[in-house]
Amino acid sequence: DFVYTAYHNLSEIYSFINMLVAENRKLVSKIVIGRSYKKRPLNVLKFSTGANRPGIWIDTGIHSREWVTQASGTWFAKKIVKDYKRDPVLTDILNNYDIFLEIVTNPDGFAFTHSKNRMWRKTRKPNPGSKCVGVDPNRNWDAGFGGAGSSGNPCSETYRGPRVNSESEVKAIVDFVKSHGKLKAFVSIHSYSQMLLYPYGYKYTPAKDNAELNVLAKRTVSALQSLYNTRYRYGSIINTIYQASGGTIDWTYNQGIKYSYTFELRDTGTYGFLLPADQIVPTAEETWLALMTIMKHTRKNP
Ligand code: 0X9
Ligand code: ZN
Repeated sequence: DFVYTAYHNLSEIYSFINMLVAENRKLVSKIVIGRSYKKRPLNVLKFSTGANRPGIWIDTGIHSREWVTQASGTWFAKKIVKDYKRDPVLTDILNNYDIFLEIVTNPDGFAFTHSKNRMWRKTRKPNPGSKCVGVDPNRNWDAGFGGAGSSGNPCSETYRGPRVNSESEVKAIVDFVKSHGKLKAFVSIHSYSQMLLYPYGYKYTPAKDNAELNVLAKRTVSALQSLYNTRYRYGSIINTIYQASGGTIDWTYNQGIKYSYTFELRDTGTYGFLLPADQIVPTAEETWLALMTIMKHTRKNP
């Protein structure tokens, strides 16, 4: 049985995904949306109880060193199969929406954090003409690409890449979002800082839905806090964390996915990316309350 109180490597998480599908065929399937630079599958879990439903997307681990996010992703997957037909609110959501969950969004980086460098953040694609490897997959999207809050230097941790969607890990999600055509919420999960963020990151102009996104963020962080009193800040990316261009949720928001949010999970810097494993389950539990708040709101206000 899978242990949620420890961190797992890539092959363990891929086995977990296959087991979860094998044990819950009526609810869960695995979609391979593409391949990483090193040809690893980009696996997405699809939780679905009917055809042609609108969708809710959740990704974890686009930055490979943010280990509590992939660990929380496995916990969310198990929580969904346990709660379907038991928790009436989740059951209602799943009777009307599909949920898509990409747990290891940057598998090459994640493998590298286990084998060579625990603090690796970017992809693992070589940069021609540079000795530095990798692109920041949260600067590679077509939303203010190349602007302030990203770097043109391949050796930077925020290197945007040679062009929009140059990273296959990003392009796979872009193609999926466009071909699906009716995602209603998109939640991209990072760590650390304890923040709930919404567009924009590349510009100061408030999002058209700023007021609604702000009210929902306030309710969402209060649901999160209700469990273990973990305090979150919330607001637009540029006003709350810093300017960041070419980010995931700015692109998804501009595609028309109104409920586009980014989480920065625990903690605020005591352990940072090296969050002790005994905090995995509490982090996942409190974050689940937050996700349920966003999904419930999406269900009621599509
Ligand atoms: O800098 C980032 O990419 C994010 N922080 S992290 O420490 N996880 O790297 C914040 C970026 C805000 N999100 C988006 N621009 N989508
Ligand atoms: Zn991150």
